[in-house]
Amino acid sequence: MNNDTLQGFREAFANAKHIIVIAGAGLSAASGIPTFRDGGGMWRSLDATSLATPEAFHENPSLVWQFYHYRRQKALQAETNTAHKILAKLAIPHYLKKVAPAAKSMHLITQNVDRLSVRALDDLEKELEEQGLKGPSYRARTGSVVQMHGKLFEVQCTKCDWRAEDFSTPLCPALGHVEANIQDYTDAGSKNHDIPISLLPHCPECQELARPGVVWFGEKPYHLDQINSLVFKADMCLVIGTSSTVHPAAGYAFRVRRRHGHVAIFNLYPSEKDENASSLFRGACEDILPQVFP
Ligand code: BV8
Ligand code: ZN
Repeated sequence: MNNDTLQGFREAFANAKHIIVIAGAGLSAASGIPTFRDGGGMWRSLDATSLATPEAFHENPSLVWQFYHYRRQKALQAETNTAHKILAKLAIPHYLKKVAPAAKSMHLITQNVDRLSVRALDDLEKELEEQGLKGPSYRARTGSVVQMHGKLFEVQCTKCDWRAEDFSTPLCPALGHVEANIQDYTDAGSKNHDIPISLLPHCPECQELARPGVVWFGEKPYHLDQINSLVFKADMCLVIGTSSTVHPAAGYAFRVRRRHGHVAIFNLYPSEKDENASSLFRGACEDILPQVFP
């Protein structure tokens, strides 16, 4: 790692007041969650836009539910990795103050729906409590982790406003009979195990078809007002493990940079928005972050 980059970043971080992290699938790659667009991305063969849209669900709810069943399985089997844990520490005021004494706020805005960042923070807070470290310095501020693309473990109704968190798997017996490895769907439509709609998850309130609690393409991401004010205030923006191809998240770093904030990009490969970087860290975030935040 280039020492000047590291030095420059550390100085900027030490003076940062409002810190945001924009996270993408690369943050969870080391936890075994396939990313979407690089390497053997699970969406390379499955073509994201042919599955993660309301239209795809309307046309073939059986296939889309199988895709999300696979994603839920992967996320349930996953463990949080070093990168998740380091970001969780930055959300705890006691730790943040050590590396950013001037910091007034820190928010992790994640595009991921795997809940691993939430789990890492929950685990850390529990650990601190067990050590008898209580009080506001040892707890993240409410709303520190913003899951803008929804939650894989939420199920919601397609008709009424019912929604609930559900970690059970399979969500319904029919999904349990689907072969685990959906990754070999070369043509998303061909290997369909046509599960009759009646056997897919349904709303317990109105008995209509239920859907995964995630934001599909063309749908409005969650917490946009909160995120826009965080982006406006931010003077430090870490961009970690994202190809910066999905909007509106892809535009946040540029907005911070345009207002003379510091943008640090952490990515294994070059990304479309590397030119926004004040500091560019090339490598796996689970390897780089422990060096940057020892
Ligand atoms: C909306 C949930 C409007 C579902 C997802 C402007 C311009 C162009 C297009 C648009 C635009 N505005 C809106 C659009 C349309 C669309 C869009 O952006 N399309 C793109 C593809 C062209 N956006 C939308 O539809 C959004 N909605 O804007 O609504 C609106 C506003 C108001 C009112 C009504 C409507 C909604 C988008 C949300 C879609 N849902 N996820 C699910 O997960 O199943 S997006 C999906 O992609 C995931 O959330 C994922 O996180 C996200 C982004 O991908 P990445 O996270 O970046 O992952 P990727 O694989 O691409 O990259 C991984 C990166 O990690 C790589 O760079 C790799 O190098 C790196 N990496 C790998 N390993 C590591 C690593 N880095 C470090 N360490 C490692 N170990
Ligand atoms: Zn309902």
